[in-house]
Amino acid sequence: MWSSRSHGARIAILSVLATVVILPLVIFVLGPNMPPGRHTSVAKGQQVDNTVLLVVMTPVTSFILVYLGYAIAAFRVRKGDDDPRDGAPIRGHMPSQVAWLTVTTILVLFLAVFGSAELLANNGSGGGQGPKPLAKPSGPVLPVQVIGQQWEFTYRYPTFGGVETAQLVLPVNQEIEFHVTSIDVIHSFWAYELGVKADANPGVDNIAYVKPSVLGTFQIRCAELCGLWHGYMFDTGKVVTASQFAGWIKQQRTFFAPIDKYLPAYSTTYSPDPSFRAG
Ligand SMILES: [Cu+2]
Repeated sequence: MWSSRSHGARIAILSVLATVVILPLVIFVLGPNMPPGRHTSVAKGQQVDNTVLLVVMTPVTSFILVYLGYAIAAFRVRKGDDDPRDGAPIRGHMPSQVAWLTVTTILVLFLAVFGSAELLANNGSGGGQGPKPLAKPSGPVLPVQVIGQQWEFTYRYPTFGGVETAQLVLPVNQEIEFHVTSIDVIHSFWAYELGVKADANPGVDNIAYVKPSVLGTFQIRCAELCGLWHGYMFDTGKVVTASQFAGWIKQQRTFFAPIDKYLPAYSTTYSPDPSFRAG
């Protein structure tokens, strides 16, 4: 029979070995495939954060699985043992208690500090920061308003006459300042590949930043149950070149010009008209 000390040492060695084998796979194979990809500044930041969480999880999970496997293999009832008994109860074990408290405290504090630093470094990491963002990008921004409503999102471009469009088109390599709001119930603007997810609440101007760096399409979904057709509240957005964007926005302004007079003036929030849609 092994002493409890050698059981502990074997579990520790096997846990370290498992970590050493799995960690490079996590960093170099799983990490680059973690959501939400690398299409924007904040998406890249989120992928790094997801990888760091996995790296922290790896030794913890390795230890738990090794411990489980070891316990099943080493402490099972063997054939011929017709009088299996538990070991003596353990009351207080200073090394385990100190190790448990030290490791969990370090992990929790590290993640709290790392998470806060990442939020600031990535301009809020694609989440809404409310009307007064703490973390702002330094360069010029293109404001784009996202208006949630049952059951679609529409978009207004305040620097282009406040034109309201049904499609979200963004220029590449340009810092975007989303102003997310709603004119009826609560919604959530989730643009997966952009790494943006911000609450769309009535009466609230929720600001989120993102800088798209890859041309192409991205998915948009409402991520807050908002009524009967919530499941159909999805759309496809586009990231295009600066000149394509200039052409597109010009075309939208011409196209919507005849109905401009029916639009309320651009505002950070809108109060629904009780006699009108969504009132
Ligand atoms: Cu919705």
